[in-house]
Amino acid sequence: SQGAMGGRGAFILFEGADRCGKSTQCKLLVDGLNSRGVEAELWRYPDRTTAIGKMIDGYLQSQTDMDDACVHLLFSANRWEKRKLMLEKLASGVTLVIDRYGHSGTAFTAAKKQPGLDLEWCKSTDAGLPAPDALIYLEMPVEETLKRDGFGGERYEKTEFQREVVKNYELLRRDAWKCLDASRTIEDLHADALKIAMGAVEECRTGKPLGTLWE
Ligand code: 2DT
Ligand code: MG
Repeated sequence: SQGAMGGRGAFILFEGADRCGKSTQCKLLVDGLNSRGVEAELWRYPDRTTAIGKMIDGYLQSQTDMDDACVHLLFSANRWEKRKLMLEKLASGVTLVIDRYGHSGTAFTAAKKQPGLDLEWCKSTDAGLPAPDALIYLEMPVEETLKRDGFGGERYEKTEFQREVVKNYELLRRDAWKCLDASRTIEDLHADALKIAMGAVEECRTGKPLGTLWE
């Protein structure tokens, strides 16, 4: 890896509603970065491989039920449990391309509209986690995502729920987000994502400090 001499890696985050194309763009971006000599890894949240991630997976597949606050805390804990490794990777010069993060955490839990589980409470459990250096938001009306391949059978894959999720993303949205129209072609989106990522990689390499949520 590039190590201290080459500066740290960048944290590039993709967010957006289900079926907006995040996973495709994440994979293409990692390949694009690696082929340009930027060491990059693909991560995703939830990370279903850990003990906490397995509990989340069972919940998403409706094999188990859980209190809404409890599962929110598990999603958040699933990020906290990987914080040390994230920091180590970034410090060693590896760029992380991450599919979903705390922004999904808040947008999805708050979409349940449960008393007490408002945006501020949802955000609070992630406060202090590493913040993305670039957040690429793939913007797509729910009507458009419905025209894409059918939903899987997971718990949150329902039209009305997704509508609430998109509303919450809009409430979380900041000027610094790089919002891309997800209805464009895969190639066009990739070209923009690569430009954004290369910019962030260069900034981080030359000393941009890592921030924390929720800046
Ligand atoms: P995937 O389809 O991307 O595997 O996500 N979710 C995700 C939450 O509710 N809270 C979170 O903190 C995160 C990261 C989004 C599975 C579902 O889990 C939701 C969709
Ligand atoms: Mg999914």
